[in-house]
Amino acid sequence: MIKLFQLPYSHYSAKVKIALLEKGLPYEAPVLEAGYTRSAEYLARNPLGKVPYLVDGEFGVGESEVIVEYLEERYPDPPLLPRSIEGRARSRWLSRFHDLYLGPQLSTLYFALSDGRAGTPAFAPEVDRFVELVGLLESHVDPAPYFLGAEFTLADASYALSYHYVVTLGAAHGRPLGPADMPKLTGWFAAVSARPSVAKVLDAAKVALAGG
Ligand SMILES: N[C@@H](CCC(=O)N[C@@H](CS)C(=O)NCC(=O)O)C(=O)O
Repeated sequence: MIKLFQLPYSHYSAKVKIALLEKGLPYEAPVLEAGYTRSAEYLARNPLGKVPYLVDGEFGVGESEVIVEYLEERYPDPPLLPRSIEGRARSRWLSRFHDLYLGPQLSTLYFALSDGRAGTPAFAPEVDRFVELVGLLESHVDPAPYFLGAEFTLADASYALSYHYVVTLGAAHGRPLGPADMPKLTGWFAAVSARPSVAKVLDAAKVALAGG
């Protein structure tokens, strides 16, 4: 069976779990002890010490986008990328925007809440950058109802948990973003969160974030 090293509150792990559920692929996700990603055992698998990391038989690979692209090629049915070359490129662009820009900025805001930087003048540019990135995303999507149209794709999986962080972290840093700020993303999330795969992963993340 597929084994996924993950953390329940990780937005990158959420992307992979949603893809696995959408494809109907059973997987096990061991509960990782605190600090396990820094252990010699784990670093031997994944030298970056990051989750997610997927093991499928003898094969293992890290980086959420690489994992979901692997799943797409290994288990193509149902597809999670559009048929057209342009659509596939667009889905990948959105996933890159998430993984390289918005996702890391969300992590920065998340950790600032516990390390004393939140609310300091020095941290204000990071919050500004967060608001800017959400605005860029809002202005570059046209959901109908999913990012690429009628079919749910990897681009949608990428942002499902991150949308929750946009709302909660914006509020926690004194810059709440709601439907008036991001009407298209709000409508998109209503469609995405109605999917059982997304609901299941988000529910587990919220339990973990609440300390459950
Ligand atoms: N680009 C990576 C980012 C992975 C990442 O940053 N994961 C975080 C959790 S959200 C992590 O493993 N943190 C634990 C650590 O750094 O020790 C991906 O897309 O998989």
